Amino acid sequence: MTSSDVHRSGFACFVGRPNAGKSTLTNRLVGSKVAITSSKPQTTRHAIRGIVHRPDAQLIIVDTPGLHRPRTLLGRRLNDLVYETWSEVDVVGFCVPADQKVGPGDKFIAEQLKKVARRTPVLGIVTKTDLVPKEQVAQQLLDLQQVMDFADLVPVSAVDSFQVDVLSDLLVQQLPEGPQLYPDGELTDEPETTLIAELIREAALEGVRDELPHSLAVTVEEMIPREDRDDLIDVHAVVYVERQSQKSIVIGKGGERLRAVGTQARKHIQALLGSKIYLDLHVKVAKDWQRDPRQLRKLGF
Ligand SMILES: Nc1nc2c(ncn2[C@@H]2O[C@H](COP(=O)(O)OP(=O)(O)OP(=O)(O)O)[C@@H](O)[C@H]2O)c(=O)[nH]1
Ligand SMILES: [Mg+2]
Repeated sequence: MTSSDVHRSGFACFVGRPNAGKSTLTNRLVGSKVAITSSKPQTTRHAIRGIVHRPDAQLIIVDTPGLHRPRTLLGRRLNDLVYETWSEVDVVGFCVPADQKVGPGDKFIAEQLKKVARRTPVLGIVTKTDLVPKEQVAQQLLDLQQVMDFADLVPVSAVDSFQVDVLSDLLVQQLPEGPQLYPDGELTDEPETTLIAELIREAALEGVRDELPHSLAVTVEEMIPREDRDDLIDVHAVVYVERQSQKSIVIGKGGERLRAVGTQARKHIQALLGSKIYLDLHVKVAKDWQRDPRQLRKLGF
């Protein structure tokens, strides 16, 4: 058998500080938007699986929340989720952005990773290389190399696709031989309602600041085809905030902001479903949900 006959399959996960570019890179490798992204830290809140189909391999990328110093119960739950994921994958990609110094947050992650690195290879990935000059990328690779031993080091940019194929190859090399695990064309195993809720949250994240991004949660309550039409789906969703004052901000003057969020989200949801939708958005206060175990459970954490 030649090496080209070998089919590999398995799991990789991306870890790194919030905002390192993990989800954007996941989407780029999958070739489709399976994870939402934003300039706000701690955007990702689930372990999202994106599936890369290649002739020689099937690579499942598990995009995880950014590791950070937790300040709420939600934060602790997210960090735990990341640690759990490490034990289930064949290779870990540690993402560090090119435009920020390798800092205490990265060193902390490296210390944690060393514990799994005995069993699981870790690739060092310098992300967002389009933001800095070449020399700075080179320096960043050197700095990253200081924090732990990597199976490989690679600079990439998800924005201009620089070296994304190289990264795909490096990840695949670490996978065991195995059959296809997901059917052709399946890009994620996230349920449709979760993807929709995430697209709404992504739209709601835009333009809000301070603590508000963290306070947002979205659930899809109902999705029903309109009775007398076969080309329209009614989607009922709730945007949760933690305080009354936040509710006013999200709704905006005369409902202006919420309408803009709805318009933006609807575009993405229609593209996802390939169908027209009517999006009914409500804003509700779930007081301090990030710290409340009962409410966290209700919201799926
Ligand atoms: N210029 C540039 N920006 C990028 C690149 N990758 C990601 N970004 C931007 O960086 C920000 C964070 O990206 P995300 O992919 O959401 O980061 P993340 O690591 O998933 O963040 P969390 O989910 O919060 O942990 C977004 O504004 C992206 O558009 C890149 O290759 N180049
Ligand atoms: Mg993310």
